[in-house]
Amino acid sequence: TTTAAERQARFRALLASSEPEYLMEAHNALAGRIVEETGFPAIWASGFGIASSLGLRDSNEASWTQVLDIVEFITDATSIPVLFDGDTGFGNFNNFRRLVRKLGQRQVAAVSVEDKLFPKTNSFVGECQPLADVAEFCGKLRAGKDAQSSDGFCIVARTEALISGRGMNEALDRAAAYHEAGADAVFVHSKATTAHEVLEFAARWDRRAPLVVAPTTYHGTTCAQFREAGISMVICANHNLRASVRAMQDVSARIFRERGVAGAEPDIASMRDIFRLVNQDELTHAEAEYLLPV
Ligand code: SPV
Ligand code: MG
Repeated sequence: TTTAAERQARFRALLASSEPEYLMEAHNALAGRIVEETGFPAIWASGFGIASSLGLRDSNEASWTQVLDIVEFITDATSIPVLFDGDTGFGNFNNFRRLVRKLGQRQVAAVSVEDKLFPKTNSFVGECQPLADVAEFCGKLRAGKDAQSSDGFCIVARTEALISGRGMNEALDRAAAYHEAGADAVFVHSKATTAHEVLEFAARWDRRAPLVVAPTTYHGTTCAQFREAGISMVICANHNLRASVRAMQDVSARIFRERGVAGAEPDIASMRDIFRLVNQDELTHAEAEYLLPV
């Protein structure tokens, strides 16, 4: 098992690394196991992914403790750092600092908090979403930093200025204010179909603090381009959710159409795969040790 401090230290090292580090989305513990087993250095616990997997909208329909329970399953099942998508912090500074404390208790290495209003709306829904007041959001960041119970915990300040059509200058001003307020990294989100916005932002940001991006819409951008721009972290925000939806649609349709499971068998994970992912062997060995024959 890995301690919270070790995960936090690893997350800090990822932010500091000159190589763009790719984080992969997990919306439940099984996905988290797959992300770790694949070799990713950290997990993005996506608000959109967790909400969607619960059949809910990315609009804070799930309560924050329901989401916290899911992330606890993820940290229980993994040993790499988890960056938790804290949306807008589930309220004001006071709600956010309570969230920060609870995340630390549940082995989460870092939280991302965005400058919109509660209840949030997903970045790809609608236009010109209202943003939080800069001073109010800076107070939230300061409260979060003051509330964290260990020095290693990271707070990533996410600006939605570009998403909300406020322009590059406002995005940079907001990022500078959030950095000044104590954020450990800045996450600049964009829904452009090329990386031009985030690359211009990165050039003007000039490595003042670690920079995080999520190329959901500008998917053509290469690792080399992100490296050259000085981007620290690249979040693949929803790819396991979308992959699993496609796979489930395909296998459901096939079995329904064929009135049989034989055709699907070669294309689905084996039972053995699932047993490995949940560490079935560990229980078998524990039973041999502790479950003595009567
Ligand atoms: C999420 O994965 O929940 C995110 C990233 O916040 S995005 O959906 O791209 O806004
Ligand atoms: Mg989100």
